[in-house]
This record gives sequence, structure tokens and C-alpha cells, in this order.
Amino acid sequence: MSDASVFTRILRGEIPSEILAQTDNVFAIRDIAPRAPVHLLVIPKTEAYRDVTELAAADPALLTEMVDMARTLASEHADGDFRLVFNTGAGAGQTVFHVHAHVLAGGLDEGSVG
Ligand code: DGP
Repeated sequence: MSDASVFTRILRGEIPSEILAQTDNVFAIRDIAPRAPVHLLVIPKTEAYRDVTELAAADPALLTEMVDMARTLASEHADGDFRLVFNTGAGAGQTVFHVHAHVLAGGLDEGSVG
């Protein structure tokens, strides 16, 4: 039984998921339940931060690195435009408390925020 998050277990290879991109600090996978034609997750390798508010306060450079990877992935997997979503708190739909960004792209409905 491991206390590691599902994303840490993917990074370790304990749960199968293709690593689409990675740096020393950040990696990306496909969401298991896509809600857009392109739906990727950008995740810090550390699971020290539960959500984006903790991350932004403690390590804004790491947050910037996540945004940079999202931009690169949106160019590689779609036309470059993307929506970046951080569900923050269970009431907002967060289920994994290891901060991660949803990168949604490819044929999104205009004007939608959700
Ligand atoms: P959130 O609701 O914001 O905490 O998003 C967590 C996302 O993680 C959710 O959209 C589904 C995804 N997810 C959960 N378990 C796995 C998994 O084992 N593999 C992959 N690829 N994605 C997962």
C-alpha cells in the first residue's frame, strides 16, 4: 500500500501511462477520461503541493514551468490554443491532491469556461 499520489505512481512506472513530455521538474500525460479532443495533464514531479494556490505561493517558477509545458503541448497536439484548468478543492471537482493542470485543446466550444 502506497501513500504516493496516482501521478507519482505513474511517474515511477507503477501505473501505466505514456509520459508525453518531461523536464527535471514537470511531466505530462493524457487524462484517462478526456473531456476535450485533446485533454492532457501537466504535473510537477514533486507532490509537495496539493493545489495551485499552494504551488503559486511556494514556487512560482515551477508554476511557470507548468504553463510553458502546456503551451508547448498545445502546439504539438493541437493548433496552439488551449484552456488551462486547475480544479482547486473537492467542491470544485478536484480528486487528486497533487497539483496538476488540465490542458484542454482542439475544437473547444467558444466562450465556454468549463
Ligand atoms: P482533478 O479532478 O482535477 O483532480 O483531475 C484528476 C484527473 O486525473 C482526472 O481528470 C482523471 C485523471 N486521472 C486519474 N487517475 C488517472 C490515471 O491513472 N491515469 C491517467 N492518465 N489519468 C488519471
